[in-house]
Amino acid sequence: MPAFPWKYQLSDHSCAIEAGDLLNKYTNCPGTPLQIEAVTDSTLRIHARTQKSFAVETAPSSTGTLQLVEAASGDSAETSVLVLATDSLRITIDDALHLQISSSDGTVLCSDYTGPLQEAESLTEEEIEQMRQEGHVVHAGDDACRFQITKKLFGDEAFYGLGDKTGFLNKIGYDYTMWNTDNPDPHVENPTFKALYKSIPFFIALRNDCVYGIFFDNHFKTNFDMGYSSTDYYSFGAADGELDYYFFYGDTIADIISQYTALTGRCPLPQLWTLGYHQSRWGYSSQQEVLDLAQNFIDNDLPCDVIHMDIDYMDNYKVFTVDKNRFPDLTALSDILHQKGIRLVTIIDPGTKVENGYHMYEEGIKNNYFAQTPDGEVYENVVWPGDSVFPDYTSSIVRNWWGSQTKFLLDQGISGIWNDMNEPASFRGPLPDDVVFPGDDMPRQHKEVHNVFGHLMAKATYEGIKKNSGKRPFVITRACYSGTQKYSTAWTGDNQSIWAHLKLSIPQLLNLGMSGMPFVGTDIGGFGSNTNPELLSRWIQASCFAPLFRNHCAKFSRCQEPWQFDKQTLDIYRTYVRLRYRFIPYLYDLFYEESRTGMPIIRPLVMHYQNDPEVRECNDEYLVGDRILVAPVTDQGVHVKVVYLPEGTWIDYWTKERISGGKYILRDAPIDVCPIYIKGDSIIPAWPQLDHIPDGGSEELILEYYPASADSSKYVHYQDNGADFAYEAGEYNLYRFRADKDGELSVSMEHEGYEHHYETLRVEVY
Ligand code: MIG
Repeated sequence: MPAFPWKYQLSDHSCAIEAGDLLNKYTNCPGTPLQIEAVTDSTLRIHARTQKSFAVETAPSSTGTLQLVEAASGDSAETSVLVLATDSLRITIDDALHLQISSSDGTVLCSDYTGPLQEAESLTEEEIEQMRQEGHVVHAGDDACRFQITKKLFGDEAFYGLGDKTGFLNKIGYDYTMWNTDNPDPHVENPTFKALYKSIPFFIALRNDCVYGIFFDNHFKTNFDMGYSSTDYYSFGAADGELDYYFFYGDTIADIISQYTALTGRCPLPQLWTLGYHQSRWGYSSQQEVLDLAQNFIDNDLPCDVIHMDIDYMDNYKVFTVDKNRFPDLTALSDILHQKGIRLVTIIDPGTKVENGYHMYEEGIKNNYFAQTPDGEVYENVVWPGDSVFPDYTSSIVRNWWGSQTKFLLDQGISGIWNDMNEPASFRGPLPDDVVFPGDDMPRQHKEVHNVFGHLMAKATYEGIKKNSGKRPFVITRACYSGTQKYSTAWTGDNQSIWAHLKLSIPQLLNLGMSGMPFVGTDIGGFGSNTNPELLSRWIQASCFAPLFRNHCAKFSRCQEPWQFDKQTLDIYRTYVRLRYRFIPYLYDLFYEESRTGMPIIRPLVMHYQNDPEVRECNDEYLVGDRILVAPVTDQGVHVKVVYLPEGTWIDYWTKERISGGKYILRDAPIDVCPIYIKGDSIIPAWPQLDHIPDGGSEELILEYYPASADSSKYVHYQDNGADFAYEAGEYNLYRFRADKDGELSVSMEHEGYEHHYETLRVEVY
């Protein structure tokens, strides 16, 4: 019997393997044994980690049971194997440390690849230089991985997740880099766009008969080659750091998301008003301009709950200051707006201006709060304020300090904070890899901190707002890492007013949702370049259910508030903003569900029709929860839409026509129509027409009921004060509604803890 080339030790929940050099190459963590841990019976953790994770803040306590099935394999075996099992998984490890994971019925789910690897394309220095001179972006050797895990492709995989990456819903055949990046060029699916603002190293692999997920918890620069280099394998690897990845197994995509978010956290319930319409523009630069803007919404009969103030409100771009010439009385401004039902959100960048006498700079310098050069000097780069320094958010003391600054804005009536430039972006070249973040446990270099910089800034902001306001914090961030969903919403950064970006917004938001980030949106109308009436009309339709619902654009582009064009554009815009407001109670119910299960608000069809091969690659439709299907037009000049309806009865929202699914239909979609379908037998809670989201929600709740084959339908609805954390102490109501075809409604309370109830409840049968 061949002897094991390594030693193993098994305990109830884990198996530790010591294999010397073999292991060091594999884990990049010399001297530390490889652990195979049964976090649960369906979540495995494979790691040699010694350092703390910023995504999984409390190391998971393993509850799964790991049993030894077989050690070595008898006399005839050429290689030795170790076979371990949980209740639902079987793990086979060979003497070269290749892992194979099967379900307990024997289906091989995921297997390390053992064949030869493709050589990377190599160019000579001279060739690279020539190409760069002509302006080409040439990636040469900068994605090198120090260690890498390579898995076999069985040929039936579709990959989802990976955060905000460009391209289609299914990531098969592409390679991506996780390195938070602010690149203003138009983000296209072209392989030159390997990295965007967010690094969420988690993906879901859907195969014909099974589904699993992998989360590679490493925030150095990582690479995900999803079958780009070869159709035989895919791989993930890191420039440095330690091996630590989780394997999730379940019956459905939802099971995988739920396990991933059980580890990295879920987006807590938001304040109700955050689900309304947000208007922004880089360039609103005086108190009067903001007041006029608000008045325009009122005059044009348009709902609006939030106005965002970009960098021009600050004094010389100094964070936590206000330009007194342009905004002489911010408190008065927010009071006036508040009376009109509108709130203010202000932008905050991490780059802190170098200026003697400026409190943020002086306090930070005095206390060593900023990142340093390797020689221990304060590190400076250039951002909006000119010479700037970068807070060390890896330190809890610095995070507390930063968070406490939010009081300055909250005291002036500001309702939320928008974190920008936190990749971190910098104007005088990127931060060098060896910039030091002293931290409070150990110093770390920029190459390790980069991908969590924005994440930790969001955490600081969230905790500061929570402490200073007692409300559910509203934070928006551009840069993220796994787990940012606990602290912040996110937008997809600087898109452009081009049709390609309207199209991209759908798979991008859906993949973010499947990556555990549910509260996301794109800049409606497009940020850079100039929008036009048709594009804006299609964009508001496509985004009507986007969890974060904000129109934003750049200073140097044409204005794109809804009234900037013709009456038709304004009318279309109003229709879809009003439709959004009608369904806010449904969206809020989905947030309640999400906060408990991690399920995204908007979902790709494949999440609910996993066995329907037709929806694996559906890039231009989405579901809101499980019962509204939206099929927006995303091409210029197109006025019919090919809509795929999965199995079941679907009711055209506009005509109420009943259609049986499992087929493609052609739907007329003139410029004012976004095809929307309701799943038969659904109840959907709705509000009467409201111009703003009232504190505590509407007094009236309408239940839209769409009977199809059943005699009655049920729906569970959540209600609370929509503002603070009282719900955690039980101050909420859960209604169980039952409606029948005559519009008869019965209500029972599943939980009753919030004193406020609806004045009117009524059913509308469609
Ligand atoms: O370098 O604050 O993505 O939304 O309007 C540009 C100005 C800085 C980038 C953000 C954008 C914002 C802009 N910011």
